[in-house]
Amino acid sequence: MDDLRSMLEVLRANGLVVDVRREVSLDRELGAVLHAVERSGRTAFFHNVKGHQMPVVGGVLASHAHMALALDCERGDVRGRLAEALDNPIPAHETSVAAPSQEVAERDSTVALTRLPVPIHAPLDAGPFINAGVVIARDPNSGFHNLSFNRMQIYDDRTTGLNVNAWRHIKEFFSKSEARQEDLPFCVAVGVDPALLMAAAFRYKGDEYEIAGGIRRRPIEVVRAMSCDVLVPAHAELVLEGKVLAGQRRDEGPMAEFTGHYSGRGPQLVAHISAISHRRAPLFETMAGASPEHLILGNAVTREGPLFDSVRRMSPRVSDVHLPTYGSGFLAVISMHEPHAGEAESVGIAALASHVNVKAVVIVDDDVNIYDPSEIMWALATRTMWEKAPIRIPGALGNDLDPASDSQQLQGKAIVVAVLGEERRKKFTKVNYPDVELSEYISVEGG
Ligand SMILES: Cc1cc2nc3c(=O)[nH]c(=O)nc-3n(C[C@H](O)[C@H](O)[C@H](O)COP(=O)(O)O)c2cc1C
Ligand SMILES: [Mn+2]
Repeated sequence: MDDLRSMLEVLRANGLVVDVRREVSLDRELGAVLHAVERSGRTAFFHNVKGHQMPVVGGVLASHAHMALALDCERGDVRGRLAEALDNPIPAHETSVAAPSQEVAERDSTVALTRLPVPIHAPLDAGPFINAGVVIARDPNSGFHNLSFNRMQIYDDRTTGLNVNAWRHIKEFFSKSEARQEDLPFCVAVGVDPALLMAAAFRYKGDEYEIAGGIRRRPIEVVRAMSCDVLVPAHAELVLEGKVLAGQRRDEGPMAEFTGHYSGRGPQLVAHISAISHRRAPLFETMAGASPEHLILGNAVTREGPLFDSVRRMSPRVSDVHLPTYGSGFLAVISMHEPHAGEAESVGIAALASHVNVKAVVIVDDDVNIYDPSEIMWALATRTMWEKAPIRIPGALGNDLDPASDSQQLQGKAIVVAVLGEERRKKFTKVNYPDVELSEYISVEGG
């Protein structure tokens, strides 16, 4: 697998692609359909986008099952594979042959962002946003490439916003350029090998193509951009080239955020796009804000590993951890095998310590499937001693976008222990019926 197309083939072979052939409008209709497809655990392929030739693909990493297919591993091995990639980075390889991502070139006056099928995803989004683009910029000091997600609101054919939080690497690079009153050259790869999507989610000290290479277990093929000194993926569907403009800010947003609420509107960086290269018949990849894919990339990919390490240091009886997409990264669910008295509570503390965003921790026995929300609710309903739960920590630091945080970013944190414990374990056994293949029991004649 080295591109979006090969990923789509794998997803298709596993029955995970929904082909939407009916015409859809980019104006909030495609986003609604994509949301419904993702909620069904699948990827959407829009063949017929109103006013456009280019198909649109969304929800490429819509679930942990998609992640496992992208990594060619079992679902339970995803966390280990990503940890292995970080420990074994592999530098990119600059290809000397013609790159598919540069089959067709458009420059200056032929560049027209409004000709790209960029959706207005959620009902209250301020406009069309490029969300699934991997933003590529170089550290002016080290020359290392940084990969990140920065949503880009389309303002006109050659102008976009670039949403950059205060602590981002690209913010550091831009601040250095802006201090010299210089623009920052950058590129955006749209429609890429999902290894690049995963790599873009990480914060890493070196060249971030190395993480993508580590994930893929071989070098990522890159090629020099047409108009600037930036290496771009050779197998992208489409690459935008341009500059982040020194001295310019423009109001951007709102857009659907990972908290499941809309972001505000405020001044953000502005970019000028001066060239676009693409394949002969490119696919446009998109990602809806507040979607499962947004949450998986933002939370699961980068945070389930550190969460697991943190709680496992506290107890060897931790079986598994999960940051479910429906918890916006604020909820951690942990399963344990026969925890000793007080051990689940300690594990809860370790989970809260793994990332500032973790706010609520639920600990269950490992006869509970932590990937099934109804099983977690069942454990909460039947096993929690509510006279002792939740254990609360008032006034700790949380995420500033969390509606539960106050103006100083303070919020309460809570640990809920929903395990049977040593005494009750002797008395109560979970009812488990064996799995059957139902089709083998339903005759064709009988219906
Ligand atoms: C789908 C998705 C969208 C994101 N959108 C933005 C964004 O608009 N602005 C931003 O500053 N960070 C955004 N992020 C977070 C960063 O891209 C991400 O954490 C990345 O690792 C930042 O890289 P850096 O810390 O190496 O600069 C987004 C993350 C994901 C997964
Ligand atoms: Mn970085």
